Amino acid sequence: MRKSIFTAILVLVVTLSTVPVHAMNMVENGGFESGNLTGWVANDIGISVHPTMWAYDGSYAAEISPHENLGTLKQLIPTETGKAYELSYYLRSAGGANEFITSIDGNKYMDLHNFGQDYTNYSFTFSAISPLTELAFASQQEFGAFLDNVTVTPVPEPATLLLLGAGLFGASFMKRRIKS
Ligand SMILES: [Ca+2]
Repeated sequence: MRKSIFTAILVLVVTLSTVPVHAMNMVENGGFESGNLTGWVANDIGISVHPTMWAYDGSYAAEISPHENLGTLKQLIPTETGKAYELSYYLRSAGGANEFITSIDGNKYMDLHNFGQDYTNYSFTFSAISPLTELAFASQQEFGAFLDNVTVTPVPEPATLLLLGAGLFGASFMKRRIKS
């Protein structure tokens, strides 16, 4: 009987801690695996999606190659006002001079210049101010850059962490009782 309760708690804890991670990405087509710009609005013909050996993950990445002016790639993300979210993405250059600006709701979070050819993960935490948050990348490249795995995920609230912690404590407590 105790063992079955322990198993039930363990299953619950494992479910809570593993399942929602991928399901909660609010970005549509953030890994560009649709093979096109579905979900995104691009204002420059230098921004495209195609199969590339330079994808960070999967077969596709967005190639960001506006040469003349800053080209933008945008998406409206469904968010809950007042809630905290984390934006994360992977970016690499194809070489040469470059600039890559990250903005959330019109606020500039990072203005990156002359980044390198190794994929680097960038992440930012923000608080949503409306039910739709505008994520915008603006870029100008001498040769080009690749963007992949764009995610916006809710930052777990203390209550959720507390629940998870209580579950883990409960599971270890039950385990100890079973052993004794
Ligand atoms: Ca991808």
